[in-house]
Amino acid sequence: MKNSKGFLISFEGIEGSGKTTISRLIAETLMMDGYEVMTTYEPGGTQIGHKIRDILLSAEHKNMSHMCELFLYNAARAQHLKEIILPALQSGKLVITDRFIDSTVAYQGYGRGIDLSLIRHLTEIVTGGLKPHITILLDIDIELGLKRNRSIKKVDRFELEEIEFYKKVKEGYRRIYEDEPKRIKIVDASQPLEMIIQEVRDIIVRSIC
Ligand code: Z5A
Repeated sequence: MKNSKGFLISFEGIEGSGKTTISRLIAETLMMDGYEVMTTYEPGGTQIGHKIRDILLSAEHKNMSHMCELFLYNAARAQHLKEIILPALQSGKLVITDRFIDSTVAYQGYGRGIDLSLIRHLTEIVTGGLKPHITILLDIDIELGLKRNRSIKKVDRFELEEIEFYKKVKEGYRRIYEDEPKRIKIVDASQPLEMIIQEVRDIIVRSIC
């Protein structure tokens, strides 16, 4: 078994960019390479987190305030870190999470317009400064991402947003990349899956060494 000495990888991107599919396939590939891998996701990953996820994504909660949304994502993350991410990192696992801290900056910060310094301060409190070692940002055209999700008939509170919201989120991700180009690796998510998996695997293996 190869030792990754506790390595945290996050997958980020707008809806339909393939985070769930690719993080699952890449975990399988890395396990076949001999790494001890754990996959998880946000919001969720724990029993408490899953209940918070239901509240956050329910299409019935259209009137949720932006501050309520921000704190719920962070509450779910606090539990996720304590129960899942930190113990797995401490035991030397390679942890792959489908969304993490950059989602909050992109969606609640750039998308909803909440002050970025407030979000960063809250993130620091919740994570104690832990950041992913690398973040794979799956870049896709907004229309193509939404089309992929429509084809699987996905409807939640975010799917009810106007296109303008997604443009702000996508622009947010670009700014996050500009702020931390070493940590964030952009991958073209419109490519065929096999090519994406190959590219992402190469990035990860190079980063672990
Ligand atoms: N959110 C937030 O606002 N703040 C935060 O701090 C956090 C999250 C942590 C979580 O929803 C929502 O919470 C999310 C952000 C917000 N907003 N929305 N919507 P979620 O977990 O239910 O959904 P998601 O994270 O946005 O993921 P998604 O919409 O389910 O998409 P995805 O995971 O990126 O894609 P996928 O499910 O892997 O793929 C979608 C379809 O495309 C599927 O049929 C695949 O087979 C297909 N696919 C994927 N890749 C390809 C390629 N390369 N070619 C062809 N077809 C493909």
